[in-house]
Amino acid sequence: MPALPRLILATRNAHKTAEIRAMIGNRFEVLDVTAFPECPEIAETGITFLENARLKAEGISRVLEGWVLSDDSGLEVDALSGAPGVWSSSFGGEEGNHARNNARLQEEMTGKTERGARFRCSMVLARGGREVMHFSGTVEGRIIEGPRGLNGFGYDPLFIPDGHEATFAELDENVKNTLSHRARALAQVIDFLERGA
Ligand code: ITT
Repeated sequence: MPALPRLILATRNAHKTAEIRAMIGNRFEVLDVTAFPECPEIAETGITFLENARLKAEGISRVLEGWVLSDDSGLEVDALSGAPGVWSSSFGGEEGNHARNNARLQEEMTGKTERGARFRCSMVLARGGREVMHFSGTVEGRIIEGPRGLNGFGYDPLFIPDGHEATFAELDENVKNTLSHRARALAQVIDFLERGA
């Protein structure tokens, strides 16, 4: 059987890798940058998801061969004027500390009646240091008052997607992977790659 083509994810977030790997199935061999110690840390200096996704994909594809895919994502909350947005991973004061991020979100939402929010995801496919194509996905929903559920990661315990009564952390991971912002962006990536980009 021929070897699967390789897709390298420009991420160090193991949860993103696990979700993307599950959604890609056996179409590609999916690795992330934790498998390549020579990869630089990419500073996320952009002010949009797309800018940061581009920085990560182009930066990693300068040092690794083949297709590189990045994911920059986050939560936009209407009552907080779109915060935490591109700063989602450090909202609680410490990069990647999901418990603190959720505690701050809960605190800021106390007493708010407007509960609308969405997750956004920008993905960039790059090769040889250059963007080849970008993609995006969004899922609308609402923020609940207290966390529920153990699946997923990040803000999942506080977010109920439209059309459901369970949070992303209560829904089966396969369900999240059919309707999430990441799933919607990735479906376009897969389509693009399968058309023989
Ligand atoms: P990389 O930059 O290495 O990919 P990161 O976690 O720092 O990893 P981002 O800068 O894109 O990635 O920040 C994403 C943050 O947005 C993440 O830490 C969560 O707080 C939130 N987030 C994104 N997707 C999410 C999801 O599916 N469920 C819950 N929270 C999510």
